[in-house]
Amino acid sequence: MGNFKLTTVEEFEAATARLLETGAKVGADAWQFRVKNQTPHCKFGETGVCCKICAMGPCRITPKAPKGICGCDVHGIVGRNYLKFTAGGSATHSDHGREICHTLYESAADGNYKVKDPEKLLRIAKEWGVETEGKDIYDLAHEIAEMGMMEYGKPFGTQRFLKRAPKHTQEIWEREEIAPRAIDREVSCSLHMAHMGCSSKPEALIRQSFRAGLSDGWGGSMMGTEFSDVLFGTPKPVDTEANLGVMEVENVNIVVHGHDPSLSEMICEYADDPELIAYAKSKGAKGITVSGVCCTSNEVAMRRGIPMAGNFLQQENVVLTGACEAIVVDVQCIFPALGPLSKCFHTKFITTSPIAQMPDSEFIRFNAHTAGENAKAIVKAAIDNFENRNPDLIYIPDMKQKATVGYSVEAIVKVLDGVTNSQVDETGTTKPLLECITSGVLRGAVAMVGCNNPKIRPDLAHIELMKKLIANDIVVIASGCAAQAAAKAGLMDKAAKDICGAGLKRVCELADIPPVLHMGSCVDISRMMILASELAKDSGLNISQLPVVGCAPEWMSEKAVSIGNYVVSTGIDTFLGVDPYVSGSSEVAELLTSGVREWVEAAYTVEKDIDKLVDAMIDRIEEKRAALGI
Ligand code: BF8
Repeated sequence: MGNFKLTTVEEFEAATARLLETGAKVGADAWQFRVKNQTPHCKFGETGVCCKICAMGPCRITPKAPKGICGCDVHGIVGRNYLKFTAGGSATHSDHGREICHTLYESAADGNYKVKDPEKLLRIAKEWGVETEGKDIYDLAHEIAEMGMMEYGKPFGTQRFLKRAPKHTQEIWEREEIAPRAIDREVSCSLHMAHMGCSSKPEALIRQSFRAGLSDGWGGSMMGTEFSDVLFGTPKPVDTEANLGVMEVENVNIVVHGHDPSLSEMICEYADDPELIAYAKSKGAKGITVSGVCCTSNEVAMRRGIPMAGNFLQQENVVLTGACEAIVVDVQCIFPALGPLSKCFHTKFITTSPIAQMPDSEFIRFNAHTAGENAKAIVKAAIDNFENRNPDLIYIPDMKQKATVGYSVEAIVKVLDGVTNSQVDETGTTKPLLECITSGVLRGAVAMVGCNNPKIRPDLAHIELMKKLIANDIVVIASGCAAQAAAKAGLMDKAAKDICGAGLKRVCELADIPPVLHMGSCVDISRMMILASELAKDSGLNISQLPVVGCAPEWMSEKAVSIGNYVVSTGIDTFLGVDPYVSGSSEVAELLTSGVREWVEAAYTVEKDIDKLVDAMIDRIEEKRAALGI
């Protein structure tokens, strides 16, 4: 074993504590304090039994008051709340996907946005039955982008990408009436069903939750991922680093945060511009460092190797370093706290999207036509801010780990070709991966996804679960803030093979991969659906038979519930470490954890004890292997 050492959660916490000391000097607030003010949480809200969908209430269900004023029981209330929660997530992911469709529509040979992966565009065009022969690539891009936008509002039919799923899965979706129609329709229909005086039957509400989730995963998110690849390139393995130590004290530090790569890609372009680097030097800096937080960080890490400063609950920490010249945000998962916090430091908090406008921010409206000049203005503003640092407040924790990221489905298929003794598979199938699984060299795979949540000691669940899984020869694919937790700990360093079981270690050595594979941002969980589908097709099995499960141990957002719904609906058992506000209804909880298995061959498990959670996943994987006789 070499010198490889994981960074521990205790070390993360010590760094945060030191940063909070800086914050105390300037009177900064932080989520750690706000959590205390909000604890204990409202039990009615936490169990999902509070109804506020009309103005006769709010109604709260108790043993003494078992019905709302309209007569709705607890199961209807919890089910409606769950559906509305899902609709929020589906709308959010899908609207991100729609923005990417618009960016693709604006692409031009001499424009701000170009087509970087024309092969992928051609592949999608063929898949969608579009004639490509003799067409200019940008004409084709605009045609496909418009077709993509139509997926949001078309009056008839279901999502085009559903055909990527195995036949059996498509039949389940049809049979259960959960095949998603137009994306906007599923979101609207969900809000309609959850309106006062509509559905109160748990089965109907959960079924629509699944349909709305599927419209995200196999609709909006999948378009977000695919068209981002067309515009910015399909990820392939690239080396980078993770944790706050990626910020550089001598450089102008720009932190990108949010989800839509249209902004962060452009910031990265201009941060590399020799003219702006020279300008930074003229202001006393050695250069410009762009790093990221949350999923936009995953996007630019996957495609450019831009370092990841941290995940969701670390967003305030980047400002607390006193060395962040600008935190530039687009949409989603951005704490409004960043405005007041930035005011305690020299940091510029720059919002860019009409969708995410916040007090105490500087708003630089970003759009595809003016993207270049907007990005240049933002980078310049950050450089100009370098001289405003207060040297007494600067402390960047000396903490970072190496990571190899960029594992799109295409990249995974390619690297795993090297693992089996058979000849390299020229057809690019998942067969080498299947061979590893059927032979038992790998026991299975876990898709580890989702956020941080102060209800769970940040990153602990992600890291402890991943450590135990890889020690048991279970490969982990990760996305979102779970992936960043892995990278910060060192689990995406190829040297982490030393803490794997013998089988996974061998695979890591032969394929030259880390044991935890970064598949991207949360919209990129659509990549995981494609991988599962390819594994099923190549093996002749149903997705639900594969020794593969999903897990979101620290999730917090509506998007995560939408994701969970489409992962389960795709036939993949999903393990949660936080309850989705359904414990107040035995019927809804029973449906989600058991009843839906009859519909989609998979269900949720909710388990807050992380030791039990990981054991339950390993048991499920072994059960699936035993059922297959492998
Ligand atoms: O979409 S994992 S905290 S950053 S919601 Fe947000 Fe959760 Fe992070 Fe990305 Ni996903």
